[in-house]
Amino acid sequence: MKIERAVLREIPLRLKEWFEISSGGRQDRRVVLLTLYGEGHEAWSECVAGEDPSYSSETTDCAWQILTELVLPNVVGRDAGGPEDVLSPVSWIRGHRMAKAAVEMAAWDLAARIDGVSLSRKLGGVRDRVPVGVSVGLQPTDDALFERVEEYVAAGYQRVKIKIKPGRDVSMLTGLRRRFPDVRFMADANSAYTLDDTPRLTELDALDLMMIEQPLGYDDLLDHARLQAMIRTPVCLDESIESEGDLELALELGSCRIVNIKPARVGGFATSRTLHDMMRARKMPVWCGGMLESGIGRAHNVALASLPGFTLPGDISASRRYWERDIVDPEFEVADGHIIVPRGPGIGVEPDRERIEALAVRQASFPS
Ligand code: OSB
Ligand code: MG
Repeated sequence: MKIERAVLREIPLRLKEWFEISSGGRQDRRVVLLTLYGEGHEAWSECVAGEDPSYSSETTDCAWQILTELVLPNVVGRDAGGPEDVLSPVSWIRGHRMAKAAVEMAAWDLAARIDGVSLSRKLGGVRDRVPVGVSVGLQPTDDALFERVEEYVAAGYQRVKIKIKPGRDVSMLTGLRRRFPDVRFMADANSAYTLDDTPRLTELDALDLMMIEQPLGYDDLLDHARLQAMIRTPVCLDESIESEGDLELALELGSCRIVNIKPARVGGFATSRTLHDMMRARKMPVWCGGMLESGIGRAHNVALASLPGFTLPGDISASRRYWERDIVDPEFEVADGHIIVPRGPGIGVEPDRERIEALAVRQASFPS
C-alpha cells in the first residue's frame, strides 16, 4: 500500500451550543482534516487534538506542526505493508498520539477502500448498527440540565453522560435521578477530583450510575485503584489510558472496570483493537468515546464501535446534536437509540469537498 499524496486542512466549525467540561468550555472548534491519496483512492481522517491542552497535552497547533514537519514528510511516497506499518518511519517520535493517529486512521480508510470493503468490516466489526448515548456539558443551572436531558431522552439516546465537577455533582445528580428514575446515567469528571474527595464520590453510589468516568488525575492509576476499592460505582478510564501498557497496569492495579476507547487518544485503530481484545478477554466492557468530531471523525468512531466488545452505548451522537450542518453526506442520524454503520467502501460517507475547501483557513500538501 502506497500513500502517494496527502493534504492537510484546518476548517473552523461552530458547535450549535457551548460545551463545557470541568476544565473549561468551548463553542468554536478548529477541525483538522487529512486526505490521503493512493492506488487510485482517496481516504479521510480527522485529527481530534483540542484547541488547548486541557484534555490532553496535544493541541491543534502542535498536531499541525508534528504532522506537517515530521509525520507526513516521512510517510508520503513510501510503501507500507498495510495500515499497521504506515507509521513505522516515525516510530521514533514519542507521544503525539493524536497527530499520528490521523495518519494511521486515514490509512485504514485507504486500505478498506483498496479492498472494496467498509472500514467497519476491515477493522473486524460485527454490528450493522451501534448503540449510542450523548454527553451533556456542564449547564448553568440544574433546570437547564434537566431540560437538556429531557430533550435527549426524547431523541432516543440510550444513556446520558453528565459532566460533573466539585460543586456541580451530588445534589445536581440527585435531583436528576429523582426526575428521571429510569434513565441510564453516567458521570464524567475529566480529572476534577482527588482521593480526598472520596466521601463525596461515595455519595454517588446511591444514584445507580452506570459508571463514573475519569474522576481523578489523568496520570494517576494508583489513586483510581484506591478509589475503585472504596466505591461501588464502576470507574471508567478515559484520559489515563493512552497505550497497551497503561491498560495492563490499570488492570493489574484494579484502577477501573470499564474503558472508554477513543481511537486517536491511543494512537489509532491498531492499539484500539488491542485494548478492545484485552478487555474482551476479561469480559470487561468498553465503549467508544468522542471528541466533538465532525462527521469524518464520527465515521471512524462508528466503525470502531461495531467491534464485538463495544457493548455499551458510545459518545457517538447524531450530527445534529453538534452542528447546524455536518460536512459529510449523509449526516449521522439516531434512530431507535442506534446509529447505522455505513456499508459503503471505507468510512462510507462522502465528505463535502467543496465546502471543506471553501472553509479551509490553512492547507498543506505533500509532496508540496
Ligand atoms: O471526556 O469524553 C470526554 C469532549 C471533549 C473532550 C473530552 C470529552 C468530551 C466529551 C464529548 O465528552 C463526547 C462527544 O464527542 O460527544
Ligand atoms: Mg471523558
